Amino acid sequence: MSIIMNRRKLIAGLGGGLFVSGCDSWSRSDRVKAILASAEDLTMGVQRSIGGATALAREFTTADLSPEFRANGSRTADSADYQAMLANGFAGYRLRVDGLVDRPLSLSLAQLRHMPSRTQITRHDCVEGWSAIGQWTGATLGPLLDLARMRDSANYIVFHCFDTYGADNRPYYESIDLVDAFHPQTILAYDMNGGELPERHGAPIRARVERQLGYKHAKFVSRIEAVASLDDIYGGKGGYWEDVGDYAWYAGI
Ligand SMILES: Nc1nc2c(c(=O)[nH]1)N[C@H]1C(S)=C(S)[C@@H](COP(=O)(O)O)O[C@H]1N2
Ligand SMILES: [Mo]
Repeated sequence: MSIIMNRRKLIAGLGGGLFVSGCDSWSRSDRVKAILASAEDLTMGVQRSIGGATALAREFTTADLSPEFRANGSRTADSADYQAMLANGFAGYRLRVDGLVDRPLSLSLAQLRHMPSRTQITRHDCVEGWSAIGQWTGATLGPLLDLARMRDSANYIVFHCFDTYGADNRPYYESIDLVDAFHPQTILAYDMNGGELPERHGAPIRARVERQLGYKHAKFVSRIEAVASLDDIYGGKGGYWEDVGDYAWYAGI
């Protein structure tokens, strides 16, 4: 709710009223949709131009860590493949990096742990209205994409996950653009609060995309795919909740 309010304020503050003047023939809901759509673009544009493409999300200290960090959405992945890997300490896990790359990768957890990494203490904000501060360590995504020699034709990075969600068991997935993909705080986390990433928080690997809302932080990541367009990926809106719940694709905080 506050996000929508903030976006409205942003629009008002930036003369965004122009977007809705002179369209009296539109239905009210068309106008609301147009405002929200332009608000999403504005949020992205304003956040990126004021803060800069690499502005960091706020970081905290160990004294700020939340005593409880709630798990939300899937707490495990039901597939037999995932459960077998889990039972075996993820020895057989391989992260695939493919799509528009010249050198597809298949990385074990040991290999991922040898990649350039970052540790950060950040606040996770879920749209459902709760937040928690946690410490995350993981491989920075940018160097991994460089290693895979991502092609110039790539515009988005898709995170495929092991779990499905909802009554119709749709695969969970998420996507980000290249600004967020190469952002220094965008990591594939394998540790949380100093220990291995727990199952309920997305073991063995979950994305942290610190400048965006909780649903962008894909858990149980199985594969990273570089694509030119999101149109043909699952429902075409760039993420599980974008497809199912009409959530904004750019979920900047
Ligand atoms: N694969 C997968 N990733 C997911 C989800 C999910 O259900 N499946 N839920 C999302 C939502 S809405 C939130 S708030 C966070 C919750 O992360 P946590 O369980 O570590 O708190 O994961 C996000 N990533
Ligand atoms: Mo969430």
